[in-house]
Amino acid sequence: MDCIFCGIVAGEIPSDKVYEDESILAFRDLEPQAPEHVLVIPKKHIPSLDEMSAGDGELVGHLVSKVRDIAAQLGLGGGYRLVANNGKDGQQTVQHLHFHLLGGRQMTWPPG
Ligand code: DGP
Repeated sequence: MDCIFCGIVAGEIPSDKVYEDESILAFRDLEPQAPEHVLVIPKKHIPSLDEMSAGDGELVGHLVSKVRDIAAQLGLGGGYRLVANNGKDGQQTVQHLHFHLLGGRQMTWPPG
C-alpha cells in the first residue's frame, strides 16, 4: 500500500514520535504550523473521516481521548487546537486519517 503514514507506522519512514500505543501514533509534522504541531493517527489505515466504518468509532474515540495526555506531555497547558482536514475542500493531502494537534501560540479564528 502506497501510504506515507502507513510507512511511518511500519517504521519504514522515519518520524519524530511523541506518543505510541497499540493502536495510535503521534509524531511531529514535517511542516509545522505552530511551535508544537503533532499528527495523531490510528495505526489502522482509514483514508479519511468519510471512510470510517462503524467499528472504527472505538478506535477514533480512543485516539481523541489520548489527545489531552499528549498535549500535557508537550506542555500545552494554555490550550491547543485539534484539526481534521477532510477531502478536497478540507485540504486533506494525506489519505490516512490524522488529527493535527497544534499549540504553543495563540490561535486565531476563522482558519484559512
Ligand atoms: P493534511 O493537509 O491535513 O492532509 O496534512 C498532512 C500533513 O502531513 C501536512 O501538515 C504535512 C504532513 N506530512 C506529510 N508527509 C509527511 C511525512 O513524511 N512526515 C511527517 N512527519 N509529516 C508529513
